[in-house]
Amino acid sequence: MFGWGKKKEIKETKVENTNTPAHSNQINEFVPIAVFVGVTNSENQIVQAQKIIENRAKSVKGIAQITTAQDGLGIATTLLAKRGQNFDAIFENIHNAAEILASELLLLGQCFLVKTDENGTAIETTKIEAKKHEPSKEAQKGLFDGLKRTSSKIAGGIGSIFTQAKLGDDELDELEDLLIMSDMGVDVAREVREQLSKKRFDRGIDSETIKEALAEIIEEMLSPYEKFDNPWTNENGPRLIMFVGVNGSGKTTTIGKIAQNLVDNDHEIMLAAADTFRAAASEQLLVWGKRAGVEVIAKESGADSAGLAFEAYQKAISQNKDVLLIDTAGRLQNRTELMAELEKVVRVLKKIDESAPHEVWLVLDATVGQNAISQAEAFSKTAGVTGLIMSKLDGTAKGGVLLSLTKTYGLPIRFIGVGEKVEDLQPFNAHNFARALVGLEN
Ligand SMILES: Nc1nc2c(ncn2[C@@H]2O[C@H](COP(=O)(O)OP(=O)(O)OP(=O)(O)O)[C@@H](O)[C@H]2O)c(=O)[nH]1
Ligand SMILES: [Mg+2]
Repeated sequence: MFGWGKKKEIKETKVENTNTPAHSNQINEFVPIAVFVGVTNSENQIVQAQKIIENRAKSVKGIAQITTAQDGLGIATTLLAKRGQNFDAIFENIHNAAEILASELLLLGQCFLVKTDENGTAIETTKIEAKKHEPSKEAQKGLFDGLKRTSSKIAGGIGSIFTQAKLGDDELDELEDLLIMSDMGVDVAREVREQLSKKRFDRGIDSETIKEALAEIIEEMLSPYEKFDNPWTNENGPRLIMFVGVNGSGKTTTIGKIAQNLVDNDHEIMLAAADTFRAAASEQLLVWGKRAGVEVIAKESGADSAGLAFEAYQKAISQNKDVLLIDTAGRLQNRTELMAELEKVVRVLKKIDESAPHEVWLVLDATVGQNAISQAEAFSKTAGVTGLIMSKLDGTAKGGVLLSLTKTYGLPIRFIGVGEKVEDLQPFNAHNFARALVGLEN
């Protein structure tokens, strides 16, 4: 899971000087500081750590040495190749690196900032403790309440299926039907059923133990789609994030909520109202922009949306913004001419930076259930969707659609929306979502 980035959330504690060799021979030039990350030797976790570090290497200009606690060997020496301009910059950036790594590698182990001498011997070690980006209690409550419609259906159903402490074919059949009704999709429902049938229930079977088991299964299915990175930074220039989706799916509202959260976390951002179809569309975004205190680039309705996006991007670059959020007009996935227009927006942005847009987030309205699947397909083809946002999970009993969607498209889920207020948009967290979905409070 990722958070809102930037704002300092790191607590540091000095620990005793150690003589741990930091294996810094490969960073002779800039030896004094190294980030030393202890991870377990689980293959999977190391691979994950490597990925995070490689991603980071682009935005972190300093030099970090990442080693496992066990053998002291580098797990991601690629980062060593990246060099900062001068010592101060390195110090700052390493700190940055440590912060970022600490918050993201917390799951993997401990994170230390190790100061070394020229020989690579550690002279001072600082333990970095990152706050995990756990949603606040209120946010979790909000998620639980937001998913009430789906969860009460599932939880209620479970309650009436498991009246006897028995998990036989009849009960499994009924449960599978229940999951299909929550729009989990036939395949996923069958998979859940199979996994449940293999579980051992040492403490007996009742609706609570079944819910716990279901939450575990669902969490495991969804956790690959919880993204372990920070989407708010870019190597050069602003991070450009474009929002696409069908009419009324929640794009503008989602941008407004994200904008407010980014501003609250010290990001410099700009918004672009590239939905030039309706005058009301720009106005809606202008209201959110005003509330968050950020500039919104907008034009009269009927203006060329690709042109507007292009201008906004140039402006965001010249003003050194961190993030540019681009709103686009809603379009049905089967309207070819409108989909072509979206392609044009992407093409035009690429004239400025070949890698733009850096993210394309498809906003899906959860109440449409399985139709979300064909939307994901069409928008992926046209606009190269990199992540999903599911809005309006509070207004439907079909929250299970997230499972069939991820299974079919394998795209990460960035956020979920469980209401209209700013705090109702939450970074996706598989654990909390799975529990709330089956009606278990955290
Ligand atoms: N209950 C609830 N309502 C939401 C959520 N997200 C958006 N909405 C509402 O859904 C409606 C449509 O949202 P917009 O943000 O205007 O949708 P859009 O995708 O920008 O729509 P177009 O620009 O017309 O394509 C608004 O009334 C929002 O307040 C959510 O998570 N929960
Ligand atoms: Mg809109």
